[in-house]
Amino acid sequence: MFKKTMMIIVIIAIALMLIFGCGKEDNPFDPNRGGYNDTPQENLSFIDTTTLDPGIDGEIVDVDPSTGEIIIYFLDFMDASTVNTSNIIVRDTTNGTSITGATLTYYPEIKKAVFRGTFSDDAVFVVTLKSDLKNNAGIQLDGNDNGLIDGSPYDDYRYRLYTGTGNVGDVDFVHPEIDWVTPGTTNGVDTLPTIAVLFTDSDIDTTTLTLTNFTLMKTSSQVSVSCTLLTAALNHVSFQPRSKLDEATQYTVTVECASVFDTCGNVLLGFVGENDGWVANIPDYTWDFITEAIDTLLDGEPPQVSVAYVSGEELVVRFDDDMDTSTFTTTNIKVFNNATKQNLVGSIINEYDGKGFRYTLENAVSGTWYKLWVSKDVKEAAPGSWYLDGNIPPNPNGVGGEWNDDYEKEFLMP
Ligand SMILES: [Ca+2]
Ligand SMILES: [Ca+2]
Ligand SMILES: [Ca+2]
Ligand SMILES: [Ca+2]
Repeated sequence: MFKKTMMIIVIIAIALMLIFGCGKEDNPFDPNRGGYNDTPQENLSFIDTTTLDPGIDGEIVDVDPSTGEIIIYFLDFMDASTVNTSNIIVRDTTNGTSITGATLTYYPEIKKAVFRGTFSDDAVFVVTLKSDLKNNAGIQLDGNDNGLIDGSPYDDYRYRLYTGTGNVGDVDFVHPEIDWVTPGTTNGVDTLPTIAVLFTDSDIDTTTLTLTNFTLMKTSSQVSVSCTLLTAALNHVSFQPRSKLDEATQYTVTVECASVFDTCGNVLLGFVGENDGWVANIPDYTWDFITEAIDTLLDGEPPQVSVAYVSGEELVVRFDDDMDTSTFTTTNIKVFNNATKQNLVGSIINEYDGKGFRYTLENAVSGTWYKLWVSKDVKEAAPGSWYLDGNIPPNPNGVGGEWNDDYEKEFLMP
């Protein structure tokens, strides 16, 4: 008995580890990725931005005809060995260079760092204080001021400065995102489509809009399709296959976001609204489309549930195409009590025309709400043989078998 209990505890522990372990790794926007300790720390922030001199977006003034100064007062006594030009980086964004004759001096008694150098005229500079700066307790910079040790790049702190007529507005820390794509996730796409990706801001570094970073492949074989670049503009890119795609076939477009930047060096984050701040490991953004079936014997449309309703003691579920009825299994089709989440036991009876099934409701209680669930793994018959295009928004969208392509419907037992 004891042995059995121990076994169950071990199994649960492993399951929890898997669930949470994978959850963390799978989430690219987790600011604590990369093995950093995410334990909250007291008084972790030790940049007081009000004591920067010049301040944020301020002007660097020469202290002699050719030398300017950037002064940072830390709140904590610092580990002097970390206050160096590897961890305090000043970049001339107008000329794309580092500062000539740069020196950095730390005055430990007064927690003051002075960066001196010859700053070019009429330029904008970005100062980056790296998270590797440590106080003398060995605690690193909390650049994003969230009380957690997140590491670089989250805890790097950046600000802008200028000389003369340099305009700090020319440099931004705003990441571009994907605003819109065409053709989207859909079917019936022309076999020679123009594929375009539109960005949220008009400041993309067009040299990063290449056919290495934007690719097309046949989904089933993962074989890439040769394309021609049509436009590489500040706010969009477009490209086209060199020859016609196969009919009624699914293709995947991939944007290698980590290799696409704006002109200020901010990386592309993926689709707008689906991202979170400055992230170290940017996942690719992908979507699928299905080409049109010019040959009418082909089928480029994944099946959808057309109706689901109670008729007497049966739940009638019908699809808009001939189905592979071998996928009508108790694994793929379930009915739950909506409140208790208990499985409602019933039988699945296939319709004679192959376009649906009936779920028997002899165990359903009158006046109770139930939920029908049909898995995305339900499939239509050949020639299409596509998986289900469900109804959880943004579905149905013309492409089946996506992670969110299950079908769900609540119904009240009369
Ligand atoms: Ca932090
Ligand atoms: Ca930008
Ligand atoms: Ca079909
Ligand atoms: Ca879908």
